[in-house]
Amino acid sequence: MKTLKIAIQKSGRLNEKSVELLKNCGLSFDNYKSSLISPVSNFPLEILFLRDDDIPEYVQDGIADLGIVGENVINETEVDVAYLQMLGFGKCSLKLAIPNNGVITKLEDLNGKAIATSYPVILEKFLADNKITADIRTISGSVEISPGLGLSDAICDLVSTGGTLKSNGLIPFGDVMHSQAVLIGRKGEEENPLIVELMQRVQSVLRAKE
Ligand code: PRT
Ligand code: ZN
Repeated sequence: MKTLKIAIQKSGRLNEKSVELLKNCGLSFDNYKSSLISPVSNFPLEILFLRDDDIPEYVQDGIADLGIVGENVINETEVDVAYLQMLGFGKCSLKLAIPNNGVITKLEDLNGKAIATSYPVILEKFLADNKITADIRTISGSVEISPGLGLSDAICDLVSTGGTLKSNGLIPFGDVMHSQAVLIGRKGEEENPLIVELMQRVQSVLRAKE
């Protein structure tokens, strides 16, 4: 039977938990060091270590059979993949946040304002759904400092503890989406016996944690 490939984050917030989950499934492999592909010695599976942003498209295009990635990244890349299992880690919210200066007090106040984000696709849909016309400024990181620099009036960014917002003088203003890590696969491949076997192992690991 064809060896499966699963794409997980190479380094970052989801790497450790993804590796831990796969190890708890009884899979034996080396975590990312310099090789981007690690074979599993006791299951017909290879682990691909990637930037999280690339994972949804790799799965959609069939380069990887499975992937572990945040829902925020899936929505932003607008791919068509199967959600096989919500994994319960990497939880965060994509939130609007504003400076604590009282200029913006309700959603409609964002009309005509500049909003900095790394999630322009998700934000654009949210604004359209709420009939807000704002100027979306896409930046790839350190979004929280942009209002202080005069680059934006508000931001839309991921929040977990809220500490980063607070230390940059911003207050959360509304949830755009909630997110957690999810195991994804290619649509139509759900019956593959190796995927079924892996899913059963993942589900029993998750059940044991409840
Ligand atoms: O290198 P690569 O592209 O793979 O990684 P990355 O830098 O794009 O992503 P990474 O590792 O930061 O995050 C991976 C995933 O973890 C995200 O896509 C989310 O699904 C999830 N996640 C969970 C988070 C957070 N919590 C989070 N707090 N991703 C980012 N943050 C950042 C946020 O952007 C903000 O700058 O943490 C800061 C806020 O944290 P708090 O705790 O101060 O609120
Ligand atoms: Zn990324």
